[in-house]
Amino acid sequence: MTLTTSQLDQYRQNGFVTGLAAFNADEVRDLRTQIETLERNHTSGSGAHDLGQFFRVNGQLVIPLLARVGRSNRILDAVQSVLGKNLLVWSVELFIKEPRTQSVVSWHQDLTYWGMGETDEELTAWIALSDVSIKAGCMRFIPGSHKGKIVDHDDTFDPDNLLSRGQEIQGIDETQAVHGPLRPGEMSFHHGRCFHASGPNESDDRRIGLAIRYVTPEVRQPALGPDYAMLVRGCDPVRGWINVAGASTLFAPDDLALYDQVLAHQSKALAAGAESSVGLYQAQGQQ
Ligand SMILES: O=C(O)CCC(=O)C(=O)O
Repeated sequence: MTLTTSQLDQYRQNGFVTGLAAFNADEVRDLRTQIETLERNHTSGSGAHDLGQFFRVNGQLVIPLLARVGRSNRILDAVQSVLGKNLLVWSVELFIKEPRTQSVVSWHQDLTYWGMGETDEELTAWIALSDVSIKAGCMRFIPGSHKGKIVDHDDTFDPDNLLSRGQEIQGIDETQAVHGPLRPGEMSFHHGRCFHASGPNESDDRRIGLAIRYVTPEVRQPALGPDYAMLVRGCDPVRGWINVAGASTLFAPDDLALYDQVLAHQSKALAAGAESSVGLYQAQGQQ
């Protein structure tokens, strides 16, 4: 599935596009079942981390299912329409809001703490594994906000905020916000400088989103030095990334060691300026 000209225009003009097809009804049901089976059987995770930590960031390194989704051809065809033929996955993450909970995501730009500067060579594919309606707390976006620079964020450390430091852009004109509801199996793309947020889940079902951060070989992490990413399409001719394979066995010892190595490396950028040590997002279940 490639993006139509109109979808590509929407992404370029607005910094996001919604309603893209990623998985059919059977596929998305199966994916959700696999995620929920992991939750049932492996809550305590493995090694030093519980499952919430692995769901929070870099799950592709230790959970084969998440590595496989990142390599899914239908998603890659669509991402290729925007970023070109050489693609790497930087991180696969889950955003789960339990039914009738106050979990929110404050207005933010993704690139603020990723150490990649203001690059246009990345995007997030966010896939709905449940009905992500307005009531369920779908994402909202400010159209065109990606055309500006990275702006200041205040740390709020709000416990209901899924962002690890509750980082928030102040003074957003909410009247400009556009909701991006998604049916199960649909996905949206958003640019890392696009302002986005989401409200609480007031529905009776869980709200489950799977976010895949795609980058190109050209992206650099000047503050960190070479970072880790999984080559999923084409090649990395400039070898700017340390290429990792992605998990093929659940919680393999070597993968768990790599996970810690990657987390230690990336934490330098993710926690920059924060008062305490933080990851990117709150562990699920801390709402
Ligand atoms: O799931 C959400 O509500 C927010 C997700 C998000 O901020 C992201 O994928 O960058």
